[in-house]
Amino acid sequence: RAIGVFDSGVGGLSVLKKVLEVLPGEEYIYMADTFRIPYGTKSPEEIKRYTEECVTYLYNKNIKALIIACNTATSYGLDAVKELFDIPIIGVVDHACMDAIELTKNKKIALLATEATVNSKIYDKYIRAMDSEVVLKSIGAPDLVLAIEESHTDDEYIEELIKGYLDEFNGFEYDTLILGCTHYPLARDAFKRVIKNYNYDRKIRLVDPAYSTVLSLESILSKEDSLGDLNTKRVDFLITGDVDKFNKVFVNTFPNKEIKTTF
Ligand code: DGN
Repeated sequence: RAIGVFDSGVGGLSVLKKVLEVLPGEEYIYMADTFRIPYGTKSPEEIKRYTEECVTYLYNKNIKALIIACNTATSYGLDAVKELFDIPIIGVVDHACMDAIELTKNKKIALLATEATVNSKIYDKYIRAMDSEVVLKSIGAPDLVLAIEESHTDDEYIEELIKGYLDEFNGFEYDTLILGCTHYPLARDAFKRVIKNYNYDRKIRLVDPAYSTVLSLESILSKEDSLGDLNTKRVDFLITGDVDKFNKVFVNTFPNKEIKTTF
């Protein structure tokens, strides 16, 4: 049985990349609800309903586990789908918080995420519960999602947008920046360049929750004794919107054609 990976768009590819590295023996079904993207500007009820619909669809494909590789869907839909389905389902937000708390030295963490994720205050809740001394400042960065969907992952256009959002943190002396939307790590190199050009007087650490999310999936599957050993490197894609547009970002993210795909 395959593992499901769900995002509203191309963002989950940043998680798919890691999961293929860590668990190469599995087959995957990746669902992107690009027809209804962005989720980040929708109401809590809509995000929850979309998440339930997509997860139901994936569940009916007989998946054995699911990663909700979308912070926005995690924020509003994770608890609901965990109640509905009897397979392991993990989100990304708790992992992002754990990683950020481990990395920060000065206990000031900046969060860039969709507006919906910021408004949900889910990051505030997890971080407060994990370390009450940490100060979190959150900024909603909706334009990054649409730019990345349009393949602007590593160019001047995305750098300008990133710079604009980071400017909003000026005066807040954070040392750790959470990429709190799975789209953003696809533009990681651009983030690094912008941060370098700022000449901060301190090191800024970037948090991409993909790796720790995947490690926790590995631990769940190994406890259940259901780790795969297929080595087929196969991913079936279910895309609700424009397949060519999705494929463009996919090819940039996996340039060496090492995985077999169907769309
Ligand atoms: N990639 C999604 C996230 O992590 O929040 C959101 C993208 C969107 O739909 N706005």
